Amino acid sequence: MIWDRQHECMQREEMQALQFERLKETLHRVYRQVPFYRHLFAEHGVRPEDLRHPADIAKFPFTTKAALRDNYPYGLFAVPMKEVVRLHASSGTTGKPVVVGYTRRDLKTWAELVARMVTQAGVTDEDVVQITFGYGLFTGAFGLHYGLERVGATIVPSSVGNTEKQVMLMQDFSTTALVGTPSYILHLGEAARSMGVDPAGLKVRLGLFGSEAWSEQMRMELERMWGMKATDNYGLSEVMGPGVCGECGAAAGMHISEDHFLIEIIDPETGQPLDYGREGEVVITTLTKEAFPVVRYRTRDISVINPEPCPCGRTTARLRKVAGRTDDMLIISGVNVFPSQIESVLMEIDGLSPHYQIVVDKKGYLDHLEVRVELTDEKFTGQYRDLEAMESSVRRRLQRVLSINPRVRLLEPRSIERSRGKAQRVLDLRPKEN
Ligand code: DLL
Repeated sequence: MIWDRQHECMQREEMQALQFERLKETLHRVYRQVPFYRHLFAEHGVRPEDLRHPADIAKFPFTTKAALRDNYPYGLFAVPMKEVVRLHASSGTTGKPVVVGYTRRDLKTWAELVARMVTQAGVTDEDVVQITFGYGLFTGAFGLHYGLERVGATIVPSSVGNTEKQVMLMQDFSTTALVGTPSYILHLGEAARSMGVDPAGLKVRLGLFGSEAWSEQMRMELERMWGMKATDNYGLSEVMGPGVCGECGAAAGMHISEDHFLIEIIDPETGQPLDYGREGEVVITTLTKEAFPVVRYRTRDISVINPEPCPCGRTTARLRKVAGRTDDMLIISGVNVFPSQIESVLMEIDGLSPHYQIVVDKKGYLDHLEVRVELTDEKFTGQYRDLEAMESSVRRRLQRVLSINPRVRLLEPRSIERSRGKAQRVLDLRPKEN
């Protein structure tokens, strides 16, 4: 089913014209209402009237996370506080978070876009959907909640944690769909098994996962474990939360709600826009947000846009699965390494579990990369000789892909701490350079 056929199946020219109109309005509005943008535009010598053609967006400056933080908490709001009916905040781990606000209309739009997104993933009003994101300042739980409610699904707001109870609820309530981070759902499956419950034997048929990067191999692992179809969706608090884009049944890229977001891909080094099909940093401009509009926000996420129509009938462009962030890229003795590359290699190896950690350290002048990964129960014999042979085989496979020689440590099953929200897989112990 298609939730909003008018917008999801619009002719591309018509969509581009709608985006252009909304973009003009947005630029005028932020210029009028938000002093930060007025000054930023002035510093770059541009005014909203300079947008005469869609490509003119490249003349406008980027907004960065630092600018959002500097204006903590309400500096970038474009409406008076009495019109703001909800606040959320980004999940920053250090310093002040980024605070985002929503008007009543923003909340309505958000629910509508999440309804589109969950419908394209395959949710209907017959589903019982368990939301395992933490309810709170994080946008994940409330964002999914109101969109699912709009579709008419039965929501189980179990929130995060209390893993055994989650499994019990799934059994007793006949949960058919799960919402959460892929890493937490993996943990839930493992917990179910340790309680003697086979996750694949439950009623769960669909997963709606996002909020962290996860590989295709992880998708296969989750699908095998739960006997479900696992779908990806992407969003970020700064531009709304979940619902910016999500996969349809074809699982070949995430459909972007282009009538509400203008997504550009830029070269992260030069800032120049890149053509469709080229990989780079995702930059987002909101086209309809009232309380917290953003112009050319640099997400640091890396992806590619595919504008081709999809077999599902939707015409909206698709964002490829987000492989990682420009700031997760590790530079190990001059070589660029993405955690997602390591995950892909590990998950192709029989006998390794999907639980791993990447530790980077400096010894003298040299960077050291250590990959710690748990063995599966079947593979864990406790025999030193078996471990040694397996470690060197994992190391060789990583070396072929990464072009550096990492240390590999195989661990006992269940020895790495499980995440409840977004997984923290990289531990960079190198002294920070100033
Ligand atoms: O994670 C919003 C969200 C909630 C999206 C639930 C999907 C589902 P933040 O906490 O602000 O918001 O984190 C946003 O998380 O810039 C990406 O780096 C990462 N991220 C989000 N979804 C995906 C995804 C929410 N599907 C940051 N794949 C983003 C890869 C993702 N990374």
